[in-house]
Amino acid sequence: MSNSGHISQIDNLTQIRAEFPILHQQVNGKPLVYFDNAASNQKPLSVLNALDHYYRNDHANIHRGIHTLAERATEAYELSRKRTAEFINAAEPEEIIFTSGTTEGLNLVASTYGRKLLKPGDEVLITNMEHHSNIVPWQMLCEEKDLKLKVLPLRDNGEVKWELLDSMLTERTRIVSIVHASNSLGTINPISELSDKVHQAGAILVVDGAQASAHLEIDVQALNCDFYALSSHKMYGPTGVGVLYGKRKWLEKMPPYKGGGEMIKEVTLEKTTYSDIPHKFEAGTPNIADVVAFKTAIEFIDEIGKNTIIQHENKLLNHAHAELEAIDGLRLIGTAAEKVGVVSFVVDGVHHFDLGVMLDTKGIAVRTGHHCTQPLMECYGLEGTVRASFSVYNTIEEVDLLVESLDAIVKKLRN
Ligand code: C6P
Repeated sequence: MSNSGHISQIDNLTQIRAEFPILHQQVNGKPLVYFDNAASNQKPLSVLNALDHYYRNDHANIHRGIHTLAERATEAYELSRKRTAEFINAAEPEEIIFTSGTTEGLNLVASTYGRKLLKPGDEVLITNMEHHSNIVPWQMLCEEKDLKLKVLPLRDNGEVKWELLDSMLTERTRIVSIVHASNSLGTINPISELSDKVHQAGAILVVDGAQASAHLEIDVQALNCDFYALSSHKMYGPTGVGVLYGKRKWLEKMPPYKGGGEMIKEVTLEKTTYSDIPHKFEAGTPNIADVVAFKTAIEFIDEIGKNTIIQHENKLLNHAHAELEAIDGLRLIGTAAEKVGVVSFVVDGVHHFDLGVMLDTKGIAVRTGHHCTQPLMECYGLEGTVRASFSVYNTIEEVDLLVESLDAIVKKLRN
């Protein structure tokens, strides 16, 4: 995208769609409709160009060389850290750790904060809508340290029963880890309203921001969370890059995550001293090019503006809900009052996998299955759902096509 600021509101989607070369293709003889954005969304030209420009002009290893390319690459990498800090309103760039994705960010917290600071009998509290990335690391920690994992249940509409929070928080609760927006239901959790209670109980608040960071305004200071994890590839950025935000006071107390080059001050054969934050947590050569291009992805989002994106995706969501509900036998899974643009559904008598395959023959890409939220599926008594998830380049016409196609498929399968 050019830096002209020409897209202040989404009244000309053609202009935005022109930034995404991948969207302009036929799949199975039909124009591609890409509704698998919650799994990974597509990349604008500006991000593709940033990657190309970096490798053609600036690539070298970072934080080590004194030659010009090493300095340029280091500067670009650190500029991305600074821009990320601004994007989520972290107090300082040192609170931004680059990871490979949300999964690694959450594992980092469990393996360092969790291992060092939790004691047998302590409790970790999550909800029943968590992605496996926000369940399994805590289960592993609980097993290793003899902790208790507690789970907040859900209502039928896909909201957490927050009225139970007070009774589930105990003097042994040390970590509360919650998804900001659910990848399977779309539910937005009221993070900033929870943080006082969590802190008063003496626990920290960890947030899985994988599905929120491209779709909601993120201000980690206003949310008053202790850690916030996100993935670049769900934010128009490259795969293989994630961010873990952590409050300085915790990052300084935590031991390193991995040992190796770049995370040390001095190594002797007897003893190693570690770098200051954030480098203490970034051992080895990082994913430099993709981190550099992640900054361009952030600029893409900022240029359109989160408010504009939210409004547009809400329009798609509301339209999809209203139209899909009219299909005979279709049941929406996840109808919380506050949602991001994720629509999950099942259709009576038709397997979700068959629906996904048949939609693909019409050029429509959706995800089917449990979406790495098996405990959530279990609580609805389901094996899986069909999920359509939106990004800024999706159109109302595409939603209509999904609805018409589904209607036709369901009618055909029933006859
Ligand atoms: N959800 C989906 O299709 P990674 O893979 O580390 O970038 O993100 C993991 C992750 C963590 N939390 C939530 C809420 C997520 O949605 C995801 C990724 C994808 O829903 C792939 S399973």
